[in-house]
Amino acid sequence: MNVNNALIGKHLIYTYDSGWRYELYVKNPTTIDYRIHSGPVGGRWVKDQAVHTTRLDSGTHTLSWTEPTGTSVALVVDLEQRQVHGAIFFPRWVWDDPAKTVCFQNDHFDRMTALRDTGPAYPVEVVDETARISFVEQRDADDDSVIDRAPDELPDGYADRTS
Ligand code: FER
Repeated sequence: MNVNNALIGKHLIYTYDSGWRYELYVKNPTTIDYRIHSGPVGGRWVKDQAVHTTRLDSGTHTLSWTEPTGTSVALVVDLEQRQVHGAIFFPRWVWDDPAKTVCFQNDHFDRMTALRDTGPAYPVEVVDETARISFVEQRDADDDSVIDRAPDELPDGYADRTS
């Protein structure tokens, strides 16, 4: 098993060069919660997404997963350089109409998988971007209070905090 300790419990806010801002909480080695603050799927939030994580010898971490929508994401997280690289593989239907996926996904799981199965899935849109981490804190593992409400229910300036 990989030594993943530095990643577990990490709560990050990062902004891609495109301006898309994401918030990620690594709940445990196989689970994340996240919120999307801006970008085409801004407003979307998800709890208990199953992920694969590893730590590379360089000290960077990877997270990879497939959403119920069919969107797949592969992240490289460099905590020392405060940098994230994301490769996001959007099915055609998500890329053409991203608003369809903007919700608290856990309450709409069946709708998301039905949309996924209707598609079209192809051609997949690959979005390959680097992000800067503007906020990082260490939380306990398995804390459901870190990400517990929609992005628009947060206090003003929440995602602008730096640390
Ligand atoms: C990320 C890039 C994309 C991320 C999540 C996604 C939590 C998910 C996108 C989607 O489901 O549409 O950095 O981090």
